[in-house]
Amino acid sequence: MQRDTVYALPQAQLVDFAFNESVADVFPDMIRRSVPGYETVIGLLGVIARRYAQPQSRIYDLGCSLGAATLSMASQVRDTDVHFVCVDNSAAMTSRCGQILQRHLRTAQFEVVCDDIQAVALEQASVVVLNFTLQFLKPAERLTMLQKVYAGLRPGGVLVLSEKLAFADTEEQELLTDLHLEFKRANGYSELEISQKRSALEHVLIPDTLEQHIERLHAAGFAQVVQWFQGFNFAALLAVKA
Ligand code: GEK
Repeated sequence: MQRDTVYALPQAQLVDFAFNESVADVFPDMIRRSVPGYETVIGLLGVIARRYAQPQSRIYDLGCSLGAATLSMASQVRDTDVHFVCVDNSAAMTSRCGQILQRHLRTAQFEVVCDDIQAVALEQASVVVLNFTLQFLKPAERLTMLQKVYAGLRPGGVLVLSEKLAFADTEEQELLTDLHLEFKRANGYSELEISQKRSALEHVLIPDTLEQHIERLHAAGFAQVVQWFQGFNFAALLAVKA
């Protein structure tokens, strides 16, 4: 695994964070050292897919990056006629994702699409995964995206939504932000790396509160919404279509 040094040296000009070639090269290391509980969430996504995958349905991995969620789900889903659709709008990610999935899955079992998740048609879905992706959409576009997911799901299908959280309570926000910073330091990121990455993400990753997520998922039509994971300021929800 290549080590993430994207923000190790002082940047002359800090530009907004982008999922480009240099990020894609180090992505597994970057996300593991930046998102508390990432590996646990990936593993448990497989268990959720095992429970909810329906025969002859599709599983969508939206904002798939290098396909970690798909690999976990594919290792657990028992129906052989389930088709995986992996979507990401970063060509650096999808080209690498295609190569990785090819090594582990049958060609007929999956497709990798380089497009905006908002532009892709969703149909016959039993499981849809937005694993740390919705947070990169403009806040005003998030409800429409969830409505589209809901419409593309079969009855009994589920959405798994993992996100970085914001907190309405100032003290809670400070405490969990602080613990997240300690997590990054504990994983070997320097103060320079932490602060440069934070500035680069400022306008790109806009977190909602847990309450906003739950309310929005209900507004999109989901009958049941359950939080099943939290690691500091990162959480994962399961939303079930009745
Ligand atoms: C994992 N799910 O390893 N359309 C398509 N892709 C997008 C869009 C969009 N509008 N916006 C962002 N992305 C993965 C991790 S990373 C999370 C997901 C993170 C893509 C973007 O290119 C990137 O690959 C991914 O969403 C977010 O389980 O880096 O914090």
